Formats: sequence, C-alpha cells, structure tokens
Amino acid sequence: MDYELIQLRTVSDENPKYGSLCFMESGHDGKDISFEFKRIYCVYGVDAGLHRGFHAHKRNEQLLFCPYGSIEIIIDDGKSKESVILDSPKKGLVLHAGLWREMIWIKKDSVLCVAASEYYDPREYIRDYSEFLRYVADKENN
Ligand code: T46
Repeated sequence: MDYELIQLRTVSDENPKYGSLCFMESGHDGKDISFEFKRIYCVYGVDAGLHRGFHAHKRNEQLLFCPYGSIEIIIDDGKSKESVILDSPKKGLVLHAGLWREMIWIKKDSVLCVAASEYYDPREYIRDYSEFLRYVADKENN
C-alpha cells in the first residue's frame, strides 16, 4: 500500500526532565519527506471514540503525526485496509495520493498534525466511497 511509517528525527536533552525535540524536513536530497509542504494544519479538541476523515485525495500527499495522544489511522487502497496507530510524537505517517483514510480518536484531545503537499482545494477530495472505488478502477485501467 502506498504509505510509509517513518521515525521523526529526535533530539533528547541530557536531562530527561527537559524532554525531547523531534523535527522533519521536506524535499529531496536525503531529507525526511520527499515532497515539499505548502500547508500545515492540525485537528484538535476531538472526543475519544470519534471518527473523522472518510475521504481520499487525488493529488495531495501528506505527513501525519500525533504530538499528543493516540489516534488510529485506517488506510484503504480500494482493495484492502491497514491500520496504523500514531501514539508517539516521533511517528510520522506519509500518505501518498489515492488512499481512503479514516481517523479514530483513541484518546480524548489527541492532536493530529498534518503537513500537506498542496494548498486546500475541496475539488481534489473524493468524499464518496463508491466514487473512490471507481477512481481506483479507472487508474488501474489507464
Ligand atoms: C485529511 C485528514 C487527515 C479548510 O478550510 N482548510 C484546510 O486546509 C482543511 C484541511 C480543511 N478545511 C475545512 C474543510 C471542512 O469544512 O475544514 C473542515 C473540516 O475538514 P475535514 O472534514 O476534511 O476534516 P477531516 O479531519 O475529516 O480531514 C482532514 C483533512 O481535510 C484531510 O485532508 O487527510 O484531516
């Protein structure tokens, strides 16, 4: 399936009381993520057990990470589904275009941060699951 789970680079202070810092850089030349970011957003204030998402992107590629809490991401390529749990600020999930996603808030107030390759454009979303399956079939036939 066209996604990658990556470990974000992390620097921890010698004194653990001062915590850690993790970061990512975009672009080619051995950086962490192959695409350049045009947009950053975050989703917060969500109750435990709630589901968001239910869409795919035609062009947009994204890196998702959860700096606080625990969120399950269900990824669907139209043939099978896989699940990834983001439960550490160090885990990054790169979702390439053409994947249906659903996010489930395991822990209340978990924060989902996203770095996106495209500006917001509602026209490049597929929000209907039957349309998504047709989109996948069309891509395979072309
Ligand atoms: C995704 C998952 C992980 C904007 O106006 N600008 C923006 O940049 C975004 C992302 C959203 N919006 C508006 C569109 C809707 O009226 O914010 C509202 C909520 O968006 P949506 O229902 O798409 O939120 P999620 O949490 O279901 O999905 C979001 C992203 O939209 C999506 O690209 O992959 O997070």
